[in-house]
Parts: sequence; C-alpha cells; structure tokens
Amino acid sequence: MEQYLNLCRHIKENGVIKEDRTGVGTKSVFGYQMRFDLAKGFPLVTTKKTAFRLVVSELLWFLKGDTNVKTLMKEKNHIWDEWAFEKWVNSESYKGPDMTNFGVRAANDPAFKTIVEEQMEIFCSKILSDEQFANEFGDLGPVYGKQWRSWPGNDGQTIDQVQNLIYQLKNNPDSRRHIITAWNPAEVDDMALPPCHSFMQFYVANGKLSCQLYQRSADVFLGVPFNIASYALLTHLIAKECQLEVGEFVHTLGDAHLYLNHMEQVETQLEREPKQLPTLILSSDKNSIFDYEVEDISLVGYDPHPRIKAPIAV
Ligand code: DHF
Ligand code: TMP
Repeated sequence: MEQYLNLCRHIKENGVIKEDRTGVGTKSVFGYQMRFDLAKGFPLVTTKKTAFRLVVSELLWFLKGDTNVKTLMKEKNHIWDEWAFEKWVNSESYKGPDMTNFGVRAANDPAFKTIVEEQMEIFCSKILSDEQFANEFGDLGPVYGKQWRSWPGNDGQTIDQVQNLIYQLKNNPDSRRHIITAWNPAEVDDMALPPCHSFMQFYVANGKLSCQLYQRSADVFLGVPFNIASYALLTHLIAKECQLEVGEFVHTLGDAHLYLNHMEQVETQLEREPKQLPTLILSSDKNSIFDYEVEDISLVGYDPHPRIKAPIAV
C-alpha cells in the first residue's frame, strides 16, 4: 500500500490548486500510474478502515447490469445516494426545503447538513417503500451497469461487454482487444455522473490475468481506495472463471486530486504505518461471474487502522 501513500504524497507536494465542478476545490496532478501485484495480497487500503462489503455490493450491482440505487440501499450500501437524491431534489415532484448545491452547503453549514440528512432519509425510505418512486428517482441513468452489460448497439441490439470479454479471454487469450468501456459519448449526458472509471483492458500472459484501468477523474482520498479494491476483485472473479491465476492491476489516473477539505485526513493517513494486506476468499461453487452474491466474497486478515471520516463532494 506504499503505492497509494506515495500517490497522496506526490499530489500534496506537486499538485496544483484548482477549482472544480463541485465548488470544493482540489489539489491535483494529471497522469499517474500505480501497479499492484495481486498475488502479493488483496490491495485494500490498510491505513484507514475501508468497508469492503460496500465494494462487493457495488461491483455485483454493476455486473448484474443494474443502475438503480434501490438495490444498493437494500444491501445497506449508501455510496450512490447523493447522485439519485440530486435528481429528485431538482425535479418538479420535490416539495421540500431548497436543496440547490446541497453538497457544498452541507459541508460548510452544520444546520443545513441536518436538513439535508432529514431529506435524504425521507428519500431513502420512499425508494425502499414505493416502487414507482424508485423506478423514477432511484435510477442513475445509463451508468456502468447498463454500459457493461447492455451497451446500445445497431438495430436495437445490445452488447454484453462482460460476457464478450470472458468469451474472448477463454478462446483468444492473446488478443489485444480485451476491452470494456463505460464511456459512451452518446449517453454521458443522461448519466447522474459520467463514468470516472471509464475504460479497462485485460491481458493474459504466463497463465496470469492482468487488468489496467483508465480512470479519468480520481478522488484520491475517498474514491480511489474503493476503485483499487473493486478492480482487484473484478480481476480475481474473471481470472477464476477463466481458470487463470491473477497477475497485476495497473491503475492509470487522469485528473488525480485531493479535495481541499480532505487534507487533514490525508495527513493522518500518511503518519500511519501500512499493515499486511488481507487475502481474498471466493466461494468455490460458483461457475459464473454473474452468480456471485455478497456472502460468497470475503477477506481474511484485514486488520486496518481506524476509519477516517471525510465529506464527499457532490
Ligand atoms: N464523488 C466524489 N466526489 N468522490 C467519489 O469518490 C465518488 N464516488 C462515487 C460517486 N461519486 C463520487 C461512488 N463511490 C464513498 C466511496 C466510494 C464511492 C462513493 C462514496 C464514500 O463515501 N466512502 C466513505 C464512507 C463509506 C460508508 O461507510 O458509507 C469512506 O470513508 O470510505
Ligand atoms: P467529475 O465528474 O467532475 O470528475 O466528478 C466526479 C468525482 O467523483 C471526482 O472527484 C472523482 C470521483 N470518483 C472517484 O474517484 N471514483 C469513482 O468511482 C467515482 C464514481 C467518482
């Protein structure tokens, strides 16, 4: 995990301060690469406690082709709530207190933060109890799940990029075209958030499967620990189905940033000594990557430093 801490240090020391869409402000660098040898342990950050079960339920949600936050909420996973909530509060149906720029305002004003939390709770319980409301306001648009499993092709056909990838890895491992892309220019405007982890490529050599991700935008304190773990897990799942060993996860970042309201948290993390990496355990009776449930995937030996909280930029 030195690699991740080096990235934090690199941005802290060499980054440029600039404004960003969320209004929070960031310190950033452009272009950075990390490599994780997946045989040396599962790369879940150890210098703060990171909720692996949330990584698992999010990845299985992508793999099922799902784009509705209701499924995540049922798994008590709330990492995508804000982006569905945003669509609701900007709609005609929303009649509550003004939520314009609720993200930055909540970060700067504790009284307003309480109001946002109240509305968010109302939103979550409506999603879970009212099917029509969930269909209308729980959906994030054609995000990852849709593009991975049913990219709109010609003549009304859809393309299952994950299924195709697995077929090609099994039948044509030397191919240089093992690609899945979530960046669909025709549909980005309809997405609650255009894909951050946008383009991945797989590579087979010496019986090992490696994966490289291009991430166009990287929230290094909050998002990146999840992204590393998620793609490491995806590589393990695909390798198992294709009867390959795991190779490397290569993580290439575009705009790699630390939000200015995460700086103290990053300092705390940099003072901590990394610990031994955990080991991934996959239930052995699953034949297909599409058959996994949350309880089939676990870690042993994860003994991180305590959690460090930070506000998320919306
Ligand atoms: N927006 C921004 N600004 N940064 C992101 O990383 C991000 N990630 C998204 C959607 N939009 C985003 C999806 N992934 C958290 C982690 C990943 C994630 C969304 C949110 C997060 O808040 N993690 C916290 C708390 C997790 C919890 O226990 O609920 C953490 O401390 O890791
Ligand atoms: P942007 O669309 O303006 O780039 O904002 C997206 C923010 O979310 C940015 O801070 C990057 C962050 N992010 C991640 O780091 N990882 C993720 O998986 C997701 C979905 C977002």
